[in-house]
Formats: sequence, C-alpha cells, structure tokens
Amino acid sequence: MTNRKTSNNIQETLETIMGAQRIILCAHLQPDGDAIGSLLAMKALVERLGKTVTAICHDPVPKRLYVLPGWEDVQRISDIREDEQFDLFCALDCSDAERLGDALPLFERAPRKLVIDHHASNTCYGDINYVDSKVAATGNLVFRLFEAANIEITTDVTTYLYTALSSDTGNFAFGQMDEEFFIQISTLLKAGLDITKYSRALHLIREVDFIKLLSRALASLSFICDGKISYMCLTQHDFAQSETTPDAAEGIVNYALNLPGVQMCFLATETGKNQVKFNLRAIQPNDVAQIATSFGGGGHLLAAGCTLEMPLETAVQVMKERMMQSIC
Ligand SMILES: [Mn+2]
Repeated sequence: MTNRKTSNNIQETLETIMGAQRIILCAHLQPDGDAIGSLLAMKALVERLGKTVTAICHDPVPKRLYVLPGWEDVQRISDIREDEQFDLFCALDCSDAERLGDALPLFERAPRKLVIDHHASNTCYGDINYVDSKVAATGNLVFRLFEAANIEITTDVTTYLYTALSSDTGNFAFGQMDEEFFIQISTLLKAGLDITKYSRALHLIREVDFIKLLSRALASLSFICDGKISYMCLTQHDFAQSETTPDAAEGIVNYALNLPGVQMCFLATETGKNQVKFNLRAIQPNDVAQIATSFGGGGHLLAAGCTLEMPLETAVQVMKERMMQSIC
C-alpha cells in the first residue's frame, strides 16, 4: 500500500529491515552529501546485520565525495539486472517517489517499501515511512538506527554520517541542529572521525569550475524590494564561455543570501532553451518551500527549488513577483 500519510517509529523501521534479506537502497537523484552519506552509512549498517545489500542512485556520486571510503560501491541503475529480486526497497533522503529517478520501476515492483527521510514535504509513499522533519539530515535518522540496532560505528561510517550531517547544515551553520545533533557529532568524534580532513575536503576545497561560475553569477547580482530580495542568474552563455556545466554551480545561491538585509534570494539557472532551474533560499522566519511548491517543486522552509518551463527573462520576472508577494 502506498500513500499512507503516516510516519512509523524506529522500532517498526528496524523490524522491517530485519525481516528482509535482499535489500536495495536508493538516494535521491542529483545526490548531495546527505543523500550519499546516508546511503553509504545505511549500506554499512545493513551489511552488518547480515543482509545482502545493493546501493544505487539515478545520478553518479559527485566528485567531491570521492573522498568517502567505498563511494564506488554506489551503483548506477543500469548495473541492476532486469530480473534481480529484492525483498525490500529503502529510499533515503527522498521526499517523493519521482525523486528516485530511473529507480522508480524497481521501487514499484519491490514487495516491501521503506522510506527514511527528513523532508517536511515527504509524501510518505512507502509501506513503512520513518519520516522525521525535526532532524537536520537523513543521516541523523540513520545514526539513530545504528544505536537502535546496537551496531558499532566504524571509522568509515563516521565519515559517511559526518558528510550527511555537515552537508545539510552548511557545515554547522543552519538547519535544525539541536542537542541530539551535537551528541551524534560527539559520538562520531569518539569513534574516530577525522573532522579536519573531511571538513576541508567537503566544505573548504572548491572546484575551479565553481569559482569560474561564481564570478559570473556575482556579476549578475541584483536587488529588489529595498534590498530584502536578491537574485543572480547563470545563462547557457555563461556555461559555454566558462566551459562548465550547471552541476558545478551547487552552493552559489548562498552568496546572494549571505548579505546584509537580504531576507530571501534565488539563483536562476538556464538549463535549457525554455527551462530554468531555481534555487531558493531564505532566512527565518520566511518560507521558500511554499514558493517552490506553488511552482511544482519542493524542499525545506529555508532552502527549496523548482523548475519553470519558460524563457529565462520571463521565469526571472515570475519568480521576482512571487517572492515580492511573499515578503514586500
Ligand atoms: Mn537531506
């Protein structure tokens, strides 16, 4: 049964895992640190429980995450045989079934479906849904599973969970960080996490392509609504001229947000002739999830995204008006 709009508890989640033998794990498409970190940590946990496990993702692991031990174990969906059978499909950090990308048919034919996620917009599309929007990252929920199953956190696992927790909080700068969050971080340090090494690799090192796109985005920085809203654009021309691709622009949106007086911002990325991807950000108490959802996207209160199928100039105008409605 799908679309059951309730969340289940950790005990039911653990029992669901224990009751399966062949488990397939999948993170959301265009995976971020929380997606891959949670996926690899979950894979380690399920292996320790003696299960046969396959970890997949629609898109490849981002290059900056190659620092994680065993990242090569994340398989592409095309690596999975048509007739391969699984007892349980577990979706991680994935707010709805469409975010599974090409793994959707595998999900649909799995006899049992488990969803582990922290997005407030999660549609609870599994048979069992361990969904808690009060945590900063899906990695926090996977951490709880390690404790509930009484499985030791190895040094490799510390790197996965640190990646998950630090990525979704912008290296401990935002998100729902509470006492439990830092107790988990403290436990990772005790278990051997090399935080300096991984903090540098994940949060300080920048690809040259990122810097090239950043300079172009900053050149487009504009303000409306008495400086409460800022925005930047990246065009097809920018990508062609700098010989880069849109995926290198991840994180650029934050440069528009972290300016005095700015309440809300967006980065408009022209991903096709009539296709514009929007990254939306806000500071409390604003809500960009609502804006993204009204355009068919989704995300969190302070960080969300959507895509508009129209020319760049029109799309930017539409987004400016929608944001002004919400705060001016
Ligand atoms: Mn997440």
